[in-house]
Amino acid sequence: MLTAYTRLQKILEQTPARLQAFTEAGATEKPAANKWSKKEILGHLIDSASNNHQRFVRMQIDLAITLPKYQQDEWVEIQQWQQREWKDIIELWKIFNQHILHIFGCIDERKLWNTITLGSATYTLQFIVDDYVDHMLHHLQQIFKEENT
Ligand code: NI
Repeated sequence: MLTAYTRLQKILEQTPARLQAFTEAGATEKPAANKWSKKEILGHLIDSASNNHQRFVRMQIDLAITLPKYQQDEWVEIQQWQQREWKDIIELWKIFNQHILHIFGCIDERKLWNTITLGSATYTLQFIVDDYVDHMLHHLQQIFKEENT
């Protein structure tokens, strides 16, 4: 079993209720003009799910692939996450990640050394899987950081 599987499973058990505790106004508020709101951060995590879903599947079909990196700021800006309801963003994030958890459970471990080249760097599937969960935790911490202040 991948460590990433149990880490993501725990996140999916614990996080949706905590996200739902924020109000629509609280989720939409931008801490500064150039900073993402909670809606935009969770939207960014959906963009991460969508881009990494491609990697998780394609890297099990071919030994070595190349894909473009995604321009994260442009992805967030173009999709105007601020106009979506908070509960719908949470639901999409949750459902998409439940499917990614399922994929993690099905990964053929012999394929974990298959590689992807993104820009000038090359990574294994094992790295991409672990990094996906690290990146998610980083942004969830950002969402919850002012919770107790
Ligand atoms: Ni990020």
